[in-house]
Amino acid sequence: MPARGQTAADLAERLLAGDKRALARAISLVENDDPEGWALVREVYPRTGRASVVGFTGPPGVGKSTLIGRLVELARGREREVAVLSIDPSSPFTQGALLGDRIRLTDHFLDPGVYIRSMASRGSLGGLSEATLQAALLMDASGKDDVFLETVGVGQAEVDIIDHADTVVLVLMPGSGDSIQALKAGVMEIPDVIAVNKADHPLTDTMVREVRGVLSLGPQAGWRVPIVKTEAGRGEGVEELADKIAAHRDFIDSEGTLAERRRRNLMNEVVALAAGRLRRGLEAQVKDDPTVQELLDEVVARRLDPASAAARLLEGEEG
Ligand SMILES: Nc1nc2c(ncn2[C@@H]2O[C@H](COP(=O)(O)OP(=O)(O)OP(=O)(O)O)[C@@H](O)[C@H]2O)c(=O)[nH]1
Ligand SMILES: [Mg+2]
Repeated sequence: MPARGQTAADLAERLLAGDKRALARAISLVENDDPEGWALVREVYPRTGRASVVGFTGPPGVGKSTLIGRLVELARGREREVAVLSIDPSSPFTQGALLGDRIRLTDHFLDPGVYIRSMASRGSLGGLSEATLQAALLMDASGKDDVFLETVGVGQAEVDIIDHADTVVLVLMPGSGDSIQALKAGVMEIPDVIAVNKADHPLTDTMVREVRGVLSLGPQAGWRVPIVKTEAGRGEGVEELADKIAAHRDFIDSEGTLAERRRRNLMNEVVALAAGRLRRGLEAQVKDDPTVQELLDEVVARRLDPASAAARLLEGEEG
């Protein structure tokens, strides 16, 4: 359909020019698993890789959104354009609620240099983490200097978008004992920067000591993970946090690990996408193909073991 192609090219052009509405439209296409969305990402992909991508993770309610709101203010003061992608696997939330009620982000929503979006798993066939990665790429392509990703989670997060960040910030607050345990047990990967937020809490220094204790068990060479005390509610420590994030990026840039990190992340992405496609293909086959049903009958009747059945399934796939 030429008319449709025309629209797609037009959308790509407006997106690359930094048009906020084009970005919103593009992300919706990706979120709805519309082939046009994937085509758009294909087209603009060569123009990505310029943004600094920072992931924020940590237990619910520690103040990630408030902190991000403050960092957005700071970035705007430095004339940087920002996009925020908040990933909530369970509940989509409205713009108003996105960054909590303490900070009025009305200004940011009206600011053409800021784009804020939340995504939930609902509706994205390719899986939430694929859709969010595509969304982050679109934000990058639209010329944002900073892309901030927010995910809730400790340990085995459902969403691994955080792996695509150049810098990962773990946000904790006094009393985040579970996270300390997760770090200690190696369930949670050591982040690049740790923010202990709600520093107005009397147990802040205890928390900082505990975090330092855990970090001292880890590798001592290379980047030393800084611990920054913040009070996002009042904007305290936010500038220091921004500096540490920038310092980390400079560090990995100069060490050559940024390129390495991105290569590893993209490799994982390619494998994940291919695996997802294979999986969906196989699942469709299992549902519709009578010979596969027969194969399953054999497994159920204990005449064929699951591993041999899987091997035959794959032979069928290739043949
Ligand atoms: N006392 C205190 N409260 C804070 C501070 N920063 C944020 N809060 C409050 O903590 C609550 C949670 O903040 P959010 O920014 O929504 O936390 P979040 O980590 O994004 O929460 P989820 O996205 O639901 O996981 C809000 O009521 C904030 O106003 C702080 O520095 N001190
Ligand atoms: Mg939040």
